[in-house]
Amino acid sequence: MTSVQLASNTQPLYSPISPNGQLPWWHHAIIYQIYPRSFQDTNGDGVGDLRGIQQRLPYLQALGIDAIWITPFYRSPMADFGYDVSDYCDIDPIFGTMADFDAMLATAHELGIRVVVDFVPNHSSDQHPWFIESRSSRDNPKRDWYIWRDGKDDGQPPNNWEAFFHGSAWTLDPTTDQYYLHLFLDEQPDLNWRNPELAQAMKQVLHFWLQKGVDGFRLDAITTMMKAPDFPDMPPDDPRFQGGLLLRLVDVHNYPDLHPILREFRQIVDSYPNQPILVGETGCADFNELMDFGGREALDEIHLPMNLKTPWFAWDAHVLKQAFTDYYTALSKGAVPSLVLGNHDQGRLASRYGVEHHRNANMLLLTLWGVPTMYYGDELGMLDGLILPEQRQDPFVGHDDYHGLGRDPGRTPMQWDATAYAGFSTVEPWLPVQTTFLSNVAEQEQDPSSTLNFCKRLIELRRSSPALHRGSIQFLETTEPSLLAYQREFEGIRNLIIINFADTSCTLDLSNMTDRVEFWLSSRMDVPTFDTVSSIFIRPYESLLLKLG
Ligand code: TEU
Ligand code: CA
Repeated sequence: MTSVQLASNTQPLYSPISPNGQLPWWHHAIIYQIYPRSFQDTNGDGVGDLRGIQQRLPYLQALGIDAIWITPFYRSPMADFGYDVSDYCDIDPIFGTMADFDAMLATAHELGIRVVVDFVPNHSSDQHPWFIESRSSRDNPKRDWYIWRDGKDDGQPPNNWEAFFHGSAWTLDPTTDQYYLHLFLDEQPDLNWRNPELAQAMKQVLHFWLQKGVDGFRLDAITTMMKAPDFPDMPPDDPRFQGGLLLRLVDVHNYPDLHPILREFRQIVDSYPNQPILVGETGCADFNELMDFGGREALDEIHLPMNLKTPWFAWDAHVLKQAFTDYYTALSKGAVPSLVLGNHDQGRLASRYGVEHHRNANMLLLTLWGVPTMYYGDELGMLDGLILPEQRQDPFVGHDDYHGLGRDPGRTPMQWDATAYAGFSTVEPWLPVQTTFLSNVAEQEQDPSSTLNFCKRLIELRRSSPALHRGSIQFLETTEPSLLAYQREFEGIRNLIIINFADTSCTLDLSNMTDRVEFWLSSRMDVPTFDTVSSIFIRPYESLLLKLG
């Protein structure tokens, strides 16, 4: 067996800026994403609700996360399962009442869990009273709250923009014989943020939730909020059409006057004493562009522009090392990285990377430098569910529909126990409980070597080791290409993480890095013994967390 050398020839990619100071809470937080329809049903209608979230908060406290981000629970006709909002300041009855929200928030805060809510500023529902007014006549006072244009002379849509969710981004409304713009579904008309009254009304929504005490917002589809005001056609032979959605929609993505609005959002949250944060759904062309959404050097826009590029990278040691090196290198000084591997749009780690890799994906997510966002169920290694055509709910048939099944497979109910419907509900849920590799919280809590206990231990170690939650990061050179190794360091305390991407084992020689190794955690959840620092044995698909020195 070959002995693999590990060496730190490179400089750390990041060194703590204020090594001794206390960091704002979100610099070292772990965010846990809840898709409320699928977390816990308490009233037996097969759909998760706010009381369900409240009931399961102790589970999340025991898991050790700092904040939850709940995707939309606002009043909605549910054309896009809540991302089509018809009242930004009310709770949809399917999720409960405002009293349920207040109670959930209060319990979360009692348990030391912060609550980040979704904010959907790009579009409302077509059932929002604003849109009903806007579409009623060309001279309605709210006409300009949405984006209306005449068709071309031949009756065709005003330009050739396509919606993210298929077809033209324009729909003709017969009442007034004009087209309205919708970058997503027909039922999701885009709001016109260049209308000051609309902008004011939407900013009031932020105040409404902040006054309730929420700890921040995840800004949905935020990069497309401002469109080129002349609505130019995109020439079909333009190279921008190639290479993915955002590039095709170059005239609606990261348009310059988005940034003054983001700065205003930032000032709004900064005016509340509980340090609420802005997390952005910030698709980007590259990591340099991603810095725009944080406000570049000024850091006065979104606190955490989400890095949504990494979920699309192959599970490969070299690819990921390069990707995170590029990301960390591109970061504005003082910016905090966002770590995302999956969410409600992209499906589950265990399915995308493979069951044998899912613990390592959690290892990566929770030990890299930055703020991890965990997606509910990934701490169990849940798989994408099998959705039969007649069970399909998601209206999305977009260009990046990676398995041709829409986004339902990654949205199936949380698996709590082995009872019918996995303890999620007492009736057939809105999406089926996935049946392959069925595993659940109750079972995994009993099993000392489960993925859940692995994640719990990992989070515990991360919280207690400043090297892991705020230390520098340095990717290491290895002589074995299927290993990813990096070191985190804070005030002389060093943690080493090694992830084996291959089905072969090898022996690591750390002698030129340290003369002493303390074992902290293996993805196998056993305790390997190492004779010397030059004989650290790593097994197929194993990841190790060690302390050096
Ligand atoms: O997603 C915006 C977005 O860019 C999606 O089109 C994404 O590319 C797609 O879901 C495929 O991965 C946000 C929300 O996350 C999504 O759930 C909503 O459907 C969408 O906005 C519209 O509000
Ligand atoms: Ca319910």
